[in-house]
Amino acid sequence: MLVYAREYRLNLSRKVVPEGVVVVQVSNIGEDPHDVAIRNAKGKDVAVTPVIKANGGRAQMRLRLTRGRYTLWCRVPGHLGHGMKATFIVKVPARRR
Ligand SMILES: [Cu+2]
Repeated sequence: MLVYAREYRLNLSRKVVPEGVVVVQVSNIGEDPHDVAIRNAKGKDVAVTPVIKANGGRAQMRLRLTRGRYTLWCRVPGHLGHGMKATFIVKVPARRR
């Protein structure tokens, strides 16, 4: 999944991903530093990037996710309040049901 971070928005290449190992690549195309955390449905952050440099900085998270709803959000103070978050769903692929 690709994530583009800018002020104050996170745009995702996909809204649904299959259960298992998920690679989230974040590009900061904004003019301020940002970071991105993945929060599960219980409100726990299961991964976070370092602060990513403005104007093209990148970071990657690779982790195993189980089915459910997750929120990506920027932890830089104030940015969440400006709407810097996005949700995605992890689903079991149909053939495994
Ligand atoms: Cu931010």
